[in-house]
Amino acid sequence: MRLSFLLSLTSIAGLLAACAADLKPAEVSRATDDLLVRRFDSTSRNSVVAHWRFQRGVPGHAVKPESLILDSSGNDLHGIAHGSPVHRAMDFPGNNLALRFDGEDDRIAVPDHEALHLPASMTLEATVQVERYANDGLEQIVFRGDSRAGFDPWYLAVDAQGRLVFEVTDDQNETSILRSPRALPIGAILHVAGTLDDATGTQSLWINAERVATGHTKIRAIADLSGPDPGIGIGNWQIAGPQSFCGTIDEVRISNIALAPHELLTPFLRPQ
Ligand SMILES: [Ca+2]
Ligand SMILES: [Ca+2]
Repeated sequence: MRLSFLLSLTSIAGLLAACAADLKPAEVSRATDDLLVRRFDSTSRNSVVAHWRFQRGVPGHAVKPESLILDSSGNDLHGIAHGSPVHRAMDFPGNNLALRFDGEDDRIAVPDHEALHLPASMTLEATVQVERYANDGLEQIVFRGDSRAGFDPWYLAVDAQGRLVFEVTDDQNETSILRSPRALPIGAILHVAGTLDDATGTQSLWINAERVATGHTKIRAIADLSGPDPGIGIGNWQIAGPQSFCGTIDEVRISNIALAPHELLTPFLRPQ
């Protein structure tokens, strides 16, 4: 990634941080949702199985305890907020709200669903702003699993060195892991994605729609989870755990195909 591009992202982050002191209540309209839908008609919308946009709320205000976090994919995979993550202003076309997770107990839990099994191809993507690297292990962006050790079908996370991590695990608990070669810069707003293409076995990791790591694997994600508490976590495991993300997460979208780079939900690079 070019240094100038990183610097521009950092300045955007600075601007947003400055904006945070002057927040106005946001009314997110149906028109905004419609705009986003129109913009992304060119992607294979039928392949999107979940899309948590965090667009309902007021900047600077915490999500109310046990509030519903809407999935706009049409599959109604709505989540529940725990630990009071706080809405935060964003300034991208069709997207003006994100959620800030405190790195302690903030998380979103989504019940497991067949649409999230992803036994063949997948794309996991989100917009993130990392405030710190994991103290130990990982900070989860989006995760599927149950309460057994291991057997986590897929996740996208940040490790203790600040690297983006995309792991897929099969029903033998064999894993295929990709890590970004460099740390995600603290404070930069970045689009991150992991893709697995079933036809070719190509697994890739993307930052702002640039491929930063790739490999080939025969590993495919576990479909049915047999352990207790199966589900999806955003900002941590699917249950309370030690892998709490500290920073902002937005536009978490899951697809059951490997999206091409131009189909990713990259806020900066998408043609208007
Ligand atoms: Ca949003
Ligand atoms: Ca909290």
